[in-house]
Amino acid sequence: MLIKTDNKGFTHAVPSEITPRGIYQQRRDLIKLMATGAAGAAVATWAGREAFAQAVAKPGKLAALPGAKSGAAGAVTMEKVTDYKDATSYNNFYEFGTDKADPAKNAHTLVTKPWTVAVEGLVKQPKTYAIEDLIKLSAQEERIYRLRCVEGWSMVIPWVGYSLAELIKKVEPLGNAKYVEFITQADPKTMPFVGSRVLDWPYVEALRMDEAMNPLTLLTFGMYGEVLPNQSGAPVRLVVPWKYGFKSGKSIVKIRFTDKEPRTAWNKAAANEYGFYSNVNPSVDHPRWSQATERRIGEDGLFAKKRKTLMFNGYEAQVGQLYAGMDLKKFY
Ligand SMILES: Nc1nc2c(c(=O)[nH]1)N[C@H]1C(S)=C(S)[C@@H](COP(=O)(O)O)O[C@H]1N2
Ligand SMILES: [Mo]
Repeated sequence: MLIKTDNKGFTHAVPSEITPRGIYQQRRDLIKLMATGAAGAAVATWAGREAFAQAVAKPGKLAALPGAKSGAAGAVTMEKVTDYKDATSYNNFYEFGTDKADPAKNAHTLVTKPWTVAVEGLVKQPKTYAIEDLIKLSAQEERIYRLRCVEGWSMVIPWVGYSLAELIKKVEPLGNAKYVEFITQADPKTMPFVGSRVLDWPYVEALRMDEAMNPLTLLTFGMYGEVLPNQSGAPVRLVVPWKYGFKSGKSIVKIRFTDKEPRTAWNKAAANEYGFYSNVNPSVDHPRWSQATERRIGEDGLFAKKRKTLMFNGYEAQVGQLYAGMDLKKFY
């Protein structure tokens, strides 16, 4: 650290040398990663690693939607960003089929214009937003988050959006609003598997109010500097990076504030397997498989040694306090 002595004889760290909180947190995250071996072979310098994680090439396929690099703690990981091609060709979006390749193949039929998102329920300012207005409601930020699917794979994606909290503050929830429900599009004409009996459509997800207000919860309109491709949940989805991927509902059409814990799509399908909370937790197994390890899409081959899954997907410092005193085996 550079030290400067001013004319009053005090010594200061040069401002640019003071570690901002976000960076400090990233370092702690990396140290934790290294301790678990999850950081893999990447041992470049800090500066190098940061530049690496931030240098996200725009795929140049869809309309640009750049976001200012976010200073939010936890918004950057030091890991390699998943290739756009991998992130957009291995997906879960059951409205377009249950195979990982189906959404990329089939989601071209999704109609994303016009699109509205209705905010309703226990709020002072209910409103139906045109997607164009919702995008403009707050400044777009780019945040590099891990997404960990309950099935044991993960990706690292530069998402573009803003904290859901920004919208929540605008619509002013009433005092009795305890949960936020996310209802997604279910149109059998444009979504070929809506009508199949795998899930009870529409796909619904929900968060407790404090989870929804946590700055990490991202209302997401883009990825890799462009608007979301259909298979990734265009034109608006949620990203809740400390929870299993299925909590991040795609192609949202309604956001409803409620006083009761909503039933969610996967919870309705198999309550003993998919709880309301679904926080990433390596020590709470799925009834049919371990959750202790994961495979990074595009990097870890089928026979590669699996990576250790991190508590709250590595975001424990940011969200651990939300669950203080809760038995996470009971509230899985
Ligand atoms: N509407 C809807 N949203 C959804 C799903 C879905 O089937 N339908 N799948 C979920 C699951 S299981 C995961 S892992 C993530 C995957 O997001 P990705 O395909 O962008 O990686 O989306 C989630 N959101
Ligand atoms: Mo998932």
